Amino acid sequence: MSMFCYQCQETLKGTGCTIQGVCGKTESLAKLQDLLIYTLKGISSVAVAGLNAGVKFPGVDTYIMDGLFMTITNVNWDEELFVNYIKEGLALREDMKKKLADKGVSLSDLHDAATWTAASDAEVIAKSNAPEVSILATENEDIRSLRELITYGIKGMAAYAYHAQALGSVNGEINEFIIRTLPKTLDDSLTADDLVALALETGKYGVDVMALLDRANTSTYGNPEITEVEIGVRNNPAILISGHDLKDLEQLLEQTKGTGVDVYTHGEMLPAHYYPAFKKYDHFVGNYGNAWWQQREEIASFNGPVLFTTNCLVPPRKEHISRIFTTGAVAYPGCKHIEADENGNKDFSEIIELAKQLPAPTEIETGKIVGGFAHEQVFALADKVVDAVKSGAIKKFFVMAGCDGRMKSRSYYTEFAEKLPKDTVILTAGCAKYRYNKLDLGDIGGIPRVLDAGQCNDSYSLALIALKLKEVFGLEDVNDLPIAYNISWYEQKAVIVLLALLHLGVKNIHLGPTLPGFLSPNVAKVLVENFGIGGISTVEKDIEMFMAQ
Ligand code: SF4
Ligand code: SF3
Repeated sequence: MSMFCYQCQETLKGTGCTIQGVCGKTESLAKLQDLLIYTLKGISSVAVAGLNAGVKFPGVDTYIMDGLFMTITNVNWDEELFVNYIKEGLALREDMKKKLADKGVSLSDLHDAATWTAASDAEVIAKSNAPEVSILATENEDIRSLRELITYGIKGMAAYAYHAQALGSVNGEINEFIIRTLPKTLDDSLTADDLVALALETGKYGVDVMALLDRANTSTYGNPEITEVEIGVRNNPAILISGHDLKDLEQLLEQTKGTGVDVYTHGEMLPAHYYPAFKKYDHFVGNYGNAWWQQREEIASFNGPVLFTTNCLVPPRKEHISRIFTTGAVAYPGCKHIEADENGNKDFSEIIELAKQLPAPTEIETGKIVGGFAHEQVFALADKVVDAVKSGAIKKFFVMAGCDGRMKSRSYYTEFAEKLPKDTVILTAGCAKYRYNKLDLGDIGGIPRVLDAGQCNDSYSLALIALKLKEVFGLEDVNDLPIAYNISWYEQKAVIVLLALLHLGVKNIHLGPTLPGFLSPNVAKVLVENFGIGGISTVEKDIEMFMAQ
């Protein structure tokens, strides 16, 4: 049986990668990722029996969250690590069963996902090839579509919960929801209607997890404020840090203090510059480069070491492997992985020593970009914004949050931003911003026409801003606001952001550059009919359609 993966926007022909991933994932890696998800569902079903009987299993939440995160697109490429992680899970699961048996809790009707075993690496690999592990084991395409929609949403949720946990913030209800929901995606008694309801409930926890991470980030590092970020370089050796994990960044900045080594952000780490707590580091210079898919060229010209704290890590060029480091859920064979100690501390000294031996970054652009328009900063400007709307100076807001990607068709978003009427403002979050954050789109009475709230999880800020405007304007329905949603997606965090927006009652969201391949025609129809979800067409037609709304 060949691989089958359709979890990201790039999936082959919009239907599924079957021989190799467009992302570079091999068949064997794809199957191991499927087997890990299958195993996590089995472990969760045992954990649910424990939850129902009041038996707790410390460490299981974390094992499940980390495992989910590892299977997000462009996170973890290390097959050996997957084999070991799965074996660890099997041992954990058998311990859980023993503990339950000791307490007199009986486990009946367990699914194969909760009973399969492997005595060796070879047996793990053999199981990864078994048809029951594949996504295609669910024959009904609508049920499969809904099961995967929920599973991908949960992957995104787990990633956000992971970052919050790194800052000491845990919401037990979210973890419990994940554990109770995973086995439901194997439960044949659930109908399509049940699964639609579960997908919407997943969105509720999507809002909660983004709120959790927002509180963790802002209570630790302060509320983002308007910031100009340097995009040129200085002449010191430097480290590039990418991904979403602010705790990793904090530790790197502390450890590089006074070493003569500068730190630059890449991709989704750019919004770190907006947090007050990071402004005190003189060696925290600016942002280097663009969104994830341009990283190979940008790693080449950066010259120094690069630390990946989350996705997206694309398979690197051989000559760069020795200066690429990973941490957290990210890994790539041959790249040094930095583990945390039991207190969550990470030792980045090897990266710092390597940086000292390498040349300073080559400049690829100069200038500054502006961001930091998260909820508190926008609330501080609320009067100005409300006046601009009342006077007609701002006609419409366009939420253009989400992910960037390498597909040529994504030039749509640059053109869309350029061609939007001058009395509109773009609200953004996530790496989607790189398609237009360096354009000179001007401002409206001092309000920049692109307001960047932060990372993809900061789409939560955009939702809060919408809810605030609804309150200020005394509206009943968030859909009565002059806000249009033209969102670009790539990986599974975008799925949880989408489900969260649906939970908040946002309608008429347009998704591009293509609709998810995992939405079957019937499931897509449900989303169109109930939520007005749509795709994109041409820039001109879409602007006309949005402006007429
Ligand atoms: Fe294909 Fe995306 Fe899956 Fe990679 S993650 S194998 S590109 S669908
Ligand atoms: Fe980007 Fe990979 Fe999704 Fe967090 S970094 S938005 S794609």
